[in-house]
Amino acid sequence: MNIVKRWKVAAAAVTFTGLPSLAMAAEANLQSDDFVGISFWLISMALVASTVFFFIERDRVDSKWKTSLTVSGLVTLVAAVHYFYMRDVWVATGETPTVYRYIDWLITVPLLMVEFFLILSAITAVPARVFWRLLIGTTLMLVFGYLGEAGYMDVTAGFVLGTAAWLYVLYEIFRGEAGQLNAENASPAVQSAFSLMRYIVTFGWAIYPIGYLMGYMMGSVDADTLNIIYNLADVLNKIAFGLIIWHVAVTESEGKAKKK
Ligand SMILES: *C/C=C(C)/C=C/C=C(C)/C=C/C1=C(C)CCCC1(C)C
Repeated sequence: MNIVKRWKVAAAAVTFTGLPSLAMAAEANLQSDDFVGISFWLISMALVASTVFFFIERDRVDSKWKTSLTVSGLVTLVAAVHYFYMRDVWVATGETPTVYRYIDWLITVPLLMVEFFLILSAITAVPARVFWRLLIGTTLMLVFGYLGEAGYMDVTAGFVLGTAAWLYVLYEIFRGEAGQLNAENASPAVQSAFSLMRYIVTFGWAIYPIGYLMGYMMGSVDADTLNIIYNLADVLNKIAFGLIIWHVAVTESEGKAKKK
């Protein structure tokens, strides 16, 4: 991509993410003591900046890593747009924007799973069934969580079934075919990125079911705390996750350039 095209992509990303909030901004103003609202603002901006960063850095890496960076940028782009809406709902009403969160997750979580598939595909041939297992597992996790959280299903049943689906995904990336492919074929840089990504899916992702458990089942955290926790979790699971992939892509691409 030449420099003009690159900047066009970046400008388009910023414009698209900025539009929805302009439409709603007039309705309510952020108060200086609304820390949840402030966290929504900070993170929405961090997501826009990350999007531009991933799209521009795509130029720096070998072709086999480019799709990974595109997907990282799409994750933060989709999340940024949802954050603009969630932020406005929160600032205007003080209510938890559950529907927007789940719509965001429904798109970004499968994309994060695509990242596992792509990082493995950059080093070896990966059967399509690995991709489908990760995709179906995460989709079921979210569908059950939503049914429970939105009241279409018993809260506990939604939690148990959603957690079972998540545990299945963890099994697949640690012990299943995806985990084995990585152990057999990857360079040290890819292996360490893959293992960091796995820890994020274990510990970073655990924040959401813990929030659900404490917020909906035990009633021990209020909406403010729950939203701050989810917002911080998104920084780790979307931006930091993307940076890990960016780092391995740059390391592998520049390492090879030096050898030539
Ligand atoms: C960027 C957003 C991410 C990575 C969201 C991840 C969400 C989860 C890992 C949610 C998990 C849940 C369960 C494991 C049980 C049911 C309730 C959920 C949906 C909160």
